Amino acid sequence: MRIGLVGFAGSGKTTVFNLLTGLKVPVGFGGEVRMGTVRVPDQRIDRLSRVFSPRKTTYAEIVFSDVPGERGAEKGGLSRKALQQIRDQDALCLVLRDFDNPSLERAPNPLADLDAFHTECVLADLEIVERKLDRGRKEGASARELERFERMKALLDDGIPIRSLPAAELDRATLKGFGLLTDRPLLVALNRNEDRASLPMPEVLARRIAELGAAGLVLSASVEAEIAALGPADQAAFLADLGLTESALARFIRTAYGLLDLISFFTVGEDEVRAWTITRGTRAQQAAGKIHSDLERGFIRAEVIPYEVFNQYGSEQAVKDAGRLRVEGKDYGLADGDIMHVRFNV
Ligand SMILES: Nc1nc2c(ncn2[C@@H]2O[C@H](COP(=O)(O)OP(=O)(O)OP(=O)(O)O)[C@@H](O)[C@H]2O)c(=O)[nH]1
Ligand SMILES: [Mg+2]
Repeated sequence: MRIGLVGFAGSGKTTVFNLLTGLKVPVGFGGEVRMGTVRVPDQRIDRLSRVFSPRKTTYAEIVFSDVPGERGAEKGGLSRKALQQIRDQDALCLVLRDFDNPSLERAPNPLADLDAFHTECVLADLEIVERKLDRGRKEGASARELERFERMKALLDDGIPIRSLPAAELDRATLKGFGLLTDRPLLVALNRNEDRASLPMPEVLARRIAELGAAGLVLSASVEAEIAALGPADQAAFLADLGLTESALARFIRTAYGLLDLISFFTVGEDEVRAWTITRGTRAQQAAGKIHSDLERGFIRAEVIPYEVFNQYGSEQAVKDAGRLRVEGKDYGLADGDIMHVRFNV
């Protein structure tokens, strides 16, 4: 999964990037687009790895891109560089400044920044959708295709993001190549001074975030980056001082998985214990294709053990002996934490 950090110059994107990735990219203005990979912590994988002692243990990963803002840009922080970078992300994280930045004149106004960013995305999308409509009409596109873009244009004209379309209509797969921005899942990180780290998101901002079909979380990036660099024992104590119970990375991942409706399933064995990220509701055969296309093509059945059941019995054999191993067909919708073994024949 790829998540792009975007927003106004000086909102703390690079600080958030360092916080999440554990890297130490210099903060301050500008810089290059950077990428950093984060392993999604998962205690279930830790445990499975202890049980199977595999040659390799693979966690789910998120790749973050830190996209510098443009100084003085009133355009929602979207530079040309940012626009290019945004277009191939699976989700966007808008970092909103809610702290006094001594090198910026403007007092923090996260609600105004959110709206500026949104407006900029809407305008960029309108341009694309109108171009599509023009060309579609000239080249005799199907009525259905035209209708689809008309529907999008109507939404955008009203300032409504394309992501508000019902899932069936949204159909992300077919939108992929168009480079739209408001169809992208959006996470809004309110970046605050440490003295306000544990206060909830202000009501008006929370409401606006919900209206935009986005998910919000509160961070205090500078101090949380310092805390993230400490050992696990110290982390808990320092977080508690801020009134927090969970690390920023854990909060971020939970929010992102919730927003994107993602779950994990696992494969286990002596070779590898591995987490796979899928959208909730993905069927067994399709999920098998994530592992290898042969497994999807030659899919026969899936043997499934929910993680909790495995944990209760302690080994695959014990699960089998207790009659708790399930055999599922291709249309089985995987649940979070399912351990899956695919039977296939090609
Ligand atoms: N007080 C406070 N300062 C912060 C916080 N987060 C970032 N800063 C400071 O704000 C300044 C800008 O932070 P950056 O992370 O470089 O901001 P940016 O969004 O990456 O900026 P550009 O790359 O220019 O777009 C730095 O001096 C940070 O130390 C925070 O949570 N609280
Ligand atoms: Mg930066």
